[in-house]
Amino acid sequence: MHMLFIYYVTNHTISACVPHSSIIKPPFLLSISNKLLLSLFITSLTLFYHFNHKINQEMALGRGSAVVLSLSLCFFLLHSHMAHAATYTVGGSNRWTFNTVGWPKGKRFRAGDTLVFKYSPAVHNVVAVNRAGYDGCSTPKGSKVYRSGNDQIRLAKGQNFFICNFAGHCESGMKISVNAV
Ligand SMILES: [Cu+2]
Repeated sequence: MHMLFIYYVTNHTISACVPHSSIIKPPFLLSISNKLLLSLFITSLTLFYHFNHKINQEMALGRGSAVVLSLSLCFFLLHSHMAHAATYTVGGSNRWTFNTVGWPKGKRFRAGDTLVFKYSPAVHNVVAVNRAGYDGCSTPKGSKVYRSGNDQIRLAKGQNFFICNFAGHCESGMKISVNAV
């Protein structure tokens, strides 16, 4: 009985906490937002707990631990979801090209997020530079050069600078400065 209940709790907690987990989320719940589902779930658990507490204190203890278990699981899942690193295509639909300099504006990046630079390697590249390289459109000695046309670069904590070092491109706004917190 208790095992069944814990199974139920676990399944529903995961459904409520993990977005798009359609595998374990019953189809009739798919249209309900996860936040709403989560609050409904917690409310019903609380009611369930109080109801059972009145009838059978011993059983209620078991359910109490199930509630605690589900809540801990929920916070863990929510936390791991929020901590999950994001992936950005630099320049959006324009991809990595001239005048991309303003693309990072208004976006919030985190250390560990991935920037994907998409471009034709015949006409562009990506060079990870320092602030001086970014400001002066120069390539400091030892700078890492990417030239695959589909470069995935993980952001380090702090300021990250990238330019295209084909002649004149950086000067035409083919450069970005990204702050990762
Ligand atoms: Cu270029």
